[in-house]
Amino acid sequence: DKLVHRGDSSSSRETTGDIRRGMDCADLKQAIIDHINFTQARLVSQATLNDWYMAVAYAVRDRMLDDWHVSLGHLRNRSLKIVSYLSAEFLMGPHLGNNLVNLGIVESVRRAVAELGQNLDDLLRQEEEPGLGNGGLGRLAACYLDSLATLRVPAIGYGIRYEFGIFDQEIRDGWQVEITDKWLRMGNPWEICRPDISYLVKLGGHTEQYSDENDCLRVRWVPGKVIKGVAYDTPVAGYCSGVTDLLRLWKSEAVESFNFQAFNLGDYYRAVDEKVSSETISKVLYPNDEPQIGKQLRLAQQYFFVSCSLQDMLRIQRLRGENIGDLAGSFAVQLNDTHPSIAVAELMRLLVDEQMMEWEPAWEITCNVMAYTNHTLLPEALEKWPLPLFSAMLPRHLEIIFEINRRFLDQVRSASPGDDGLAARLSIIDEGGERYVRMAHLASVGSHAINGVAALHTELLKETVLKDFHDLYPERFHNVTNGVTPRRWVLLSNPALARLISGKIGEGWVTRPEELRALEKFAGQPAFQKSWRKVKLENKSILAAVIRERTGIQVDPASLFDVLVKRIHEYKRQHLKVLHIITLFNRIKADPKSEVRSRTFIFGGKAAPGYHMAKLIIKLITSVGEVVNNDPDVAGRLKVVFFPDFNVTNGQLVYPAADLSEQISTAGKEASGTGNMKFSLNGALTIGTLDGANVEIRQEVGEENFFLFGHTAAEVQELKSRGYDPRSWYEGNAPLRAVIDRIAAGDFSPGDRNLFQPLVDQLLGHDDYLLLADYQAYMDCQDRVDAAFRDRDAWTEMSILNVARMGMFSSDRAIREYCENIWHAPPIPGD
Ligand code: B1H
Repeated sequence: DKLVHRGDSSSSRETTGDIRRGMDCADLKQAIIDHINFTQARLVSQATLNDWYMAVAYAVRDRMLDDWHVSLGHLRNRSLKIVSYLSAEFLMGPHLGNNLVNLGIVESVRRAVAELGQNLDDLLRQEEEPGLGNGGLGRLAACYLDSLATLRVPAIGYGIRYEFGIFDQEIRDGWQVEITDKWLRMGNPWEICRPDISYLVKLGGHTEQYSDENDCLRVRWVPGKVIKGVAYDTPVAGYCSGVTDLLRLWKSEAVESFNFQAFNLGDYYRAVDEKVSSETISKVLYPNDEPQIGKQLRLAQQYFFVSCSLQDMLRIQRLRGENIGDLAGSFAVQLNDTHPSIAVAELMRLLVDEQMMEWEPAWEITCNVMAYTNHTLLPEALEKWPLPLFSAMLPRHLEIIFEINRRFLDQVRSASPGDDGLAARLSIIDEGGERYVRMAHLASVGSHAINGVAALHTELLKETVLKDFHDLYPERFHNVTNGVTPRRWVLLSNPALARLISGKIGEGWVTRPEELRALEKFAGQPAFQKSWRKVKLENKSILAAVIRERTGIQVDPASLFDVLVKRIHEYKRQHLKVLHIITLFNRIKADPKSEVRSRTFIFGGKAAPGYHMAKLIIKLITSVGEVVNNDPDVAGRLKVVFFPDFNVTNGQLVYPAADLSEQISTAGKEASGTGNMKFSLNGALTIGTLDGANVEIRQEVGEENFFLFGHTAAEVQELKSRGYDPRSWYEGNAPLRAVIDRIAAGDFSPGDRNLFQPLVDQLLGHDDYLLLADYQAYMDCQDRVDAAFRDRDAWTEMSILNVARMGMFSSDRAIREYCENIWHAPPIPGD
């Protein structure tokens, strides 16, 4: 019977019907038309562009299912460990293009679509990206899922199915305006709702003690409210690996029976209220990258997705026919920053209160299962929850945390008797004033491994934020330098470069990027350099056209494309770049004939809606652009562009078109950065400080191929401890003074001359991020960039060498390190 599951004739494995697996052009065309007709319920003649996109997406998804079923089957294979990546954010980016690349069917689908009278690129542009993340942290989780599937490691990414992701950014009158991201408006063909996979999550209420049948004292949590989490599954295909892993996101819903109580009392509105408040939990992503906001709903979100995920793991453990006591043999749970760190207390609660386990074995399991990644040292980003807020929502967890802390501090005190300062510093509870739960401490106490995300960051972590933990548990600490997937970030976003590279050295580099080294021997070859430049110029022309369309600004693809794209933050120093632009502007105004090389400055990035200084920096960029772009003396030599709504989709357009990558954070502040890697992999040269992964990128590509400037992290510390005085740097530097004075005088804000005063006051009064101290070094370095760009061949050679030596920044390398050193998770044996 063709309509029910059919055994593949060659094996006994259960598969889907093979009419939906065909990869040749005729099969694909039929599949697409069927989805237009039967899924979209449209006649082909009536189909909209979106119908075509949806139909192609469904046809591609159908072709992922066989591998997916096999991979999901491996979740029950007791000899395989499952990596459970817990993250409040997964910034996946558009799925269609990536799935075509990873399944190896770009060209066949392109042809099928063309034969149906459509253009694949138009359809790709139709997809609204799932923006379920803020920036680097969420995008890292997405790159890691790609690598896990590519390396054939069984994995589940657990997170939240936000109804609204990161806001869409519009620029009006030079200011950022936030627009709600209604990404589900047209439906999401990639997800599969699993109403049968759902869990109850308790909130609020109180706890009670009771005696169990063995007369043991136990605790029961009587919640004030119960909500339900429903699984939404998205397949994540590896690159030509045959493995398709799982992204499982939880949507919050009301529990039906609860509605009925109110309903039966005749209170229909209260019944509906319940639905609204329950659904609020997964409604929207908090758009605050780094600084924590301490909102109750945010804690509810964290607990909600962690509880669903852990309950799901316990269900899978039972499906595997294994004991809950052997959980650590089946799962490695990675905590992506402290956002899911309530998992430590929740797993203890599930084991002790619900599985009736004793404390000690439960604690051993918890520590063996959990591992924690730290992503930031910024004090304002370290999560801590006021005790009253915490206990109101999670009363049982607070008791458990107190017990964890009591046992932990007993150990600390017996190891270092008399050192009360040490115990206070290590305590999970911050008792200095208002009391807080310190989530990084909870994560560190409850994990067998703790890691930073770049070599420098891990060292600073061990010396500062987690120093006492490092002294106590040095063996727990690891470094795993971040990486990015070369599939999305080169193959998909820069197909011309990928073709050029593969034409020279074959395609192995996509999974073995150390093979890129073979490009070194062509780096000086004129013909290869010429093709290399041609690719870059084409990418720049494509970006120039989009810039024209979105901002009205005309830029010259022959000029140096100098790009700074990332979230807007004072520590990332977008305004240092502005000081550079104004410096060049001043040189021209002082002498219109002075030689200033042609440059296009491209900025992009979102500001947290409540971060006023960041929003003012956007306004400064656009205002300086207004003046510079239209100044007759500048005569088009400098163009300043703020590219609106920087996201994954736009990143795919921007990275391949950059000549110069700006990585100019104050040393010691950027944990790693991953944009730095995407640029360099696409042939941009970097101007940067010794911060985050810049340090290692420079080491790999060679210092002669990297533009370094600025104070080191140690020098920054030293400057600050001596009492940093920004005003003296201002007064001692005439060009810098001229730049700041121009901003302060209102030259870029004619309607409101005081508009940028808060920015000027910050720089002259505090300058927390040492812009003024790094200003001159940055200008000098930029002059070296100009000189280098003048020598086209030498620049091209450096560009090629950058790409050739970036292999270690593949997320595959990072995932291999996690698998070997932290998770002890082997791949699924080969086909
Ligand atoms: C990073 C965050 C972050 N570090 C809180 N910390 C958030 C913190 O919504 N929140 O509350 C969201 C994000 N994000 C970034 O992680 C670092 O700044 C980058 O340097 C690093 O490359 C990236 C990935 O490790």
